[in-house]
Amino acid sequence: MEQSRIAAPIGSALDRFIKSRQDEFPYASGELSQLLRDIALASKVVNREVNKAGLIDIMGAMGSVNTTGEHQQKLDVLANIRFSRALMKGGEACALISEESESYIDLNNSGKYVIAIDPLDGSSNIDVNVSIGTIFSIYRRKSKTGTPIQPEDILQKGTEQVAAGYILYGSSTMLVYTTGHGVNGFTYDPTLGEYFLSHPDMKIPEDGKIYSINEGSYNSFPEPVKQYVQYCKEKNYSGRYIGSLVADFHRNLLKGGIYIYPATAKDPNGKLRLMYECNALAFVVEQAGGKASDGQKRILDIVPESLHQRTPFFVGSKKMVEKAESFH
Ligand code: AHM
Ligand code: MG
Repeated sequence: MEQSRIAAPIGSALDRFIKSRQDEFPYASGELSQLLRDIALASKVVNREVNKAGLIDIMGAMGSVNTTGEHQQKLDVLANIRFSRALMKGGEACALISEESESYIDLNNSGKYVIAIDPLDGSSNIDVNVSIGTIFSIYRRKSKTGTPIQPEDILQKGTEQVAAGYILYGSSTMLVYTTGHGVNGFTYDPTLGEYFLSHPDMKIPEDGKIYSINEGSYNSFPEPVKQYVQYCKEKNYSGRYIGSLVADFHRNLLKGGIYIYPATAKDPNGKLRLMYECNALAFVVEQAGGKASDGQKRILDIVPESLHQRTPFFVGSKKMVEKAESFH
């Protein structure tokens, strides 16, 4: 049984918090802590770019180029570069799976960890100044360090995650993560350039009254999903859909709710990707007392067959996910 521990005080800096929790890792050598710090650092750089997004056209209109004279790159490509560079430099990761790369990227054979990341999710929202996010999963490699990466290092089930989380670039920037010992949320103070603990030991309400789904595709939803949506309407639940997974997920985590991306005619396996979108949020939500499934099976138990595999996704308050499953 897990020993109860003294809660870290609100306002603790992320670095200090990570250090104080290092003994929670089964292999407490400091590398996983360093990885989390690398991700946090890269997210600060991405946050800076995201905040400047609206100014790019103005600068363009003024005929200015960025300091290195490069053409302005798309933000999701840029975010991918920032995170891969940070992870490459750190040396703790041996491979990187990213939404932005067809195949996985070999980083450092002596690294012990495999990272799956969606560097900037919801990027269609950038141009309209709506919240976007980064989603990450960390796995321990199965093969011996120093040897080439094997398929079993890459295609691991969600239950094998040693840490996972997300960064939400919203009205405030937040980093929320778990290492399997609860969920903690940190808010970024841009004036100090540091994340501070603002949401210790986060728990999702067991039930909720918010449902988040793109109802524009209603006609092509599977029958059980149509029935659940009807149920939500009968119950007078609030429909809230930003179309930015991290933002929708985060709101429901705080307030209680369910997010659904079901199979549709356009995307018969759903739209979202198991390895770098669903698994991380499933790990977080379970650690917060919620549930994540594909409508029938637990997300974390799905054995991935390919890097960019998609899955229907039902995630949020335990009772709401169970109710949605009951129509299947
Ligand atoms: P992306 O990875 O191309 O950004 O797509 C993922 C996004 C999610 O953030 C969001 O929940 C979903 O796609 C919205 O899709 P839709 O516009 O079909 O509702
Ligand atoms: Mg995405």
